[in-house]
Amino acid sequence: MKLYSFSPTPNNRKVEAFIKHFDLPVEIHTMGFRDQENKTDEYLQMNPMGKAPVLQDGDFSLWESNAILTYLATLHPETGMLPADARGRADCDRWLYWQAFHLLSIIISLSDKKKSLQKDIDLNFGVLDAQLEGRDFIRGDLSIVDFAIAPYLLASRALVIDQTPFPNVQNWLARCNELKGMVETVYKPPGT
Ligand SMILES: N[C@@H](CCC(=O)N[C@@H](CS)C(=O)NCC(=O)O)C(=O)O
Repeated sequence: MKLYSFSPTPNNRKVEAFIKHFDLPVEIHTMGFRDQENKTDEYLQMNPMGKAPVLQDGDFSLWESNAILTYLATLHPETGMLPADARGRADCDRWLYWQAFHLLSIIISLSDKKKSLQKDIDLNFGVLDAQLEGRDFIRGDLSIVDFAIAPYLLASRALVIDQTPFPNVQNWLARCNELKGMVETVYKPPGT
């Protein structure tokens, strides 16, 4: 299996962190943004969106980072990262969709100086903070949703958000930051 990745970005880091945390047998192929490998015909055959990450497993190409996380966790039930029961699975889906729509909308809008995000931040961080009350990780034990969400909040562009009103989120992020997979995917610019 091979992962095509733009390593430093959260969409990619979440999958790399998951692979490295569990030492999964997946080769990671890091692409450079300038090389435009993601726009070649060969790449577009794997992902017509021309984006990363992409997982190539034999003749199966899978794009969308959360789908890749779910696939890897399904192939590797020994990781215990994706519950098999309907409610546990639906709970994971809930947080994956929340990340892909609500959280990402906030992160993307942070660069829009004209837009006031405070109401959205209060709502979404408030919901996450309440979920983390009395829990070490989002579902209690570590699961794919922690890998899916934490990289966006640890990314430099999210650091402008004042997290002090959300102490459970801060403590959880500190815990996530120490996970083996997260430690091993801290971006180091070439030559450092
Ligand atoms: N929703 C997708 C987003 C993928 C995405 O936007 N990837 C970016 C890097 S973070 C990319 O490949 N950008 C290059 C481009 O659009 O040319 C996912 O979660 O996998």
